Amino acid sequence: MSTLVIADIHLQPNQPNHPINIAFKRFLKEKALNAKTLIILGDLFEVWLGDDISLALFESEIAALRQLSEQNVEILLQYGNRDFLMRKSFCKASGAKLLPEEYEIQVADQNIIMVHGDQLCTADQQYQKMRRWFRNSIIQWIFLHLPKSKRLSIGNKMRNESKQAGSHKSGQLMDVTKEGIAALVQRHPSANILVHGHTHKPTHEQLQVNGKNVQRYVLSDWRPQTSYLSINDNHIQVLDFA
Ligand SMILES: [Mn+2]
Repeated sequence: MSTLVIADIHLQPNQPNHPINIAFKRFLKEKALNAKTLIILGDLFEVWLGDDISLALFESEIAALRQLSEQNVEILLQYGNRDFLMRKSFCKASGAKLLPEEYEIQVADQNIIMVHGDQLCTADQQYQKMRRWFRNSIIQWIFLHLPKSKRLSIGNKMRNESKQAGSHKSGQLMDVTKEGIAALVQRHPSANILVHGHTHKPTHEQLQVNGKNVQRYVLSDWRPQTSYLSINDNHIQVLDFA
């Protein structure tokens, strides 16, 4: 039985027939159904404005997750930089369990550390400052208590602004840094494999981090390459879901 890992699907709200939303639902039925565990490393949803709004906007995708969890596939999910306001109602409706920001698992003799990846982009200080602000529990509480119409308009505004910010920031500024990776690996001394998403630059490489060999896998965002990671007893593979 395998563990499958995906990230950055960016499901589109209120668009059950969007090609990405359809591909995701097919992936659950055709691939994840045969797995023991499905791990989603953040940004499954394009945006999440609170369970009271977004559960209805992703109704068919939540139902598909629920169906999978009812077939005894464990669903584990990390927050991304666009979807970090899922709460108990989301977990209840989908059957998914929320993971900590840094999730370490051991498979055979490998220690794998998994993160969304935005916390590794330490060169972009403006972004990191904003991230700390949005992850503050008081700020989140206030946001979640705003009227629905207000949250929907803030969500639209943020999406437009992040598109614009992304278009004039350099690719390097928005990528992970050596320092970010080194600090993470230092916090997880036994980890020898790092898996993350966020940058939408799929790769598999060998790194020297703090004098030790670390393999780094970056997951794709399914645009267009629909790859995922499959972890078995003792081997890790990047597979493509066409
Ligand atoms: Mn992201």
